[in-house]
Amino acid sequence: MTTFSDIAPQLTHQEIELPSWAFGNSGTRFKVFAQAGVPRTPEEKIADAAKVHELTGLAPKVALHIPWDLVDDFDKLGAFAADHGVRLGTINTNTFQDDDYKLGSLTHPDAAVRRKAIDHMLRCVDIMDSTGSRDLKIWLADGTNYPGQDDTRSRQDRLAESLRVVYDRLSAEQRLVLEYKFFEPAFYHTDVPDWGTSYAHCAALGDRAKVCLDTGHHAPGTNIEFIVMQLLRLGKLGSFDFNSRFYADDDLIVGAADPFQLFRILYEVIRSGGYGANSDVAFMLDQCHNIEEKIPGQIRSVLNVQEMTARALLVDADALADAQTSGDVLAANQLMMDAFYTDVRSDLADWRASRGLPADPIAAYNASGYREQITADRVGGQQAGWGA
Ligand code: PSV
Ligand code: MN
Ligand code: MN
Repeated sequence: MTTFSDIAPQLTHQEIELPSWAFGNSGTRFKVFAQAGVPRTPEEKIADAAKVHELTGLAPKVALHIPWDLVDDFDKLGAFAADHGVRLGTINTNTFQDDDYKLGSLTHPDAAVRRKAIDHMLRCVDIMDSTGSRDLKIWLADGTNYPGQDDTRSRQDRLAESLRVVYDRLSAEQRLVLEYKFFEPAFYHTDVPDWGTSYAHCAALGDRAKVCLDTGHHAPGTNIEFIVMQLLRLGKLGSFDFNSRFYADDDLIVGAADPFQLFRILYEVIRSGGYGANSDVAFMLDQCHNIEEKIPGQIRSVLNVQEMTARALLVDADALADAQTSGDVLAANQLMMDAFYTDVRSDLADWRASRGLPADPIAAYNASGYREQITADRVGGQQAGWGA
């Protein structure tokens, strides 16, 4: 039987990247609820993310979204992050907020709009050169609302051509990660709707193009862990955007809606070599905290990922292989369920304390005085970018 002390050393490998936009005000198309003390600048978002890392030891990187986090001097922003004990991570492109992008960006029928979107992405790669970021993450809002609105085949061809220009600009250490989403904001078709389409483009581009799997971007009932396994098997899983969904792209706290699904996903990641010192799979959160507090919301999120990672590591791989080989269906399933039902929370609290971290990071945040300080210091906090 695998015990917590057997797996504890593997927990030190965990790094979860926080999205800068999780710290800004956010909401739905109905209402954005402002909160006291939210960041007004990219620096303040980084400071909040650094607080999450300080209290959990799990989140050493902050992902930026351009232009939401545009600054004049990215070298300076990187130095600011380093002073706060974190690094700048994935650069997320934004080709969905300008009027020009109404009919698409990289797939737009007008070459001038495609060029504008490509130029934005090339600018993002310039920023990566300054920040030392490895990954350029591309999520496209491109698609159509009505059958016949545009020629879907031509849009795929334009997408391939546009991506090629961006990919060819990357340096040898940089990667392009292409995120898929089955609908929204386009409702009839999306130009990168599924892992197969993302995979097809990434395979054509080259080794440094990989798929980004956002857990909220699938139809209900999709076996996401199977997709994880397949992409890892093909060497094409680049990164995760973790969040929870009850209905659509809800962007709720990861592990809140379906902890068992998160466990199953992390089991496949571990089983296929996507976790650990030698893995290049990026674990990111892509969440918005519309009504709950943001910093504790991010703390809860990274702890949820850690908790399900620990449980997934507890699966007794040898016993499982034996049960699978001998066709013992019930024993094999029992081994998964035994690990899933193991309560690791007090072991994790002890593990944190043994590493000089607070046993209860949310209680430590509540006692830290940081909330009171940012509430007093920051007036007129910035919106994350949604619902503007
Ligand atoms: C929109 O669906 C989205 O949530 C995508 O998941 C991106 O990763 C994110 O926005 C930031 O652009
Ligand atoms: Mn995402
Ligand atoms: Mn999304």
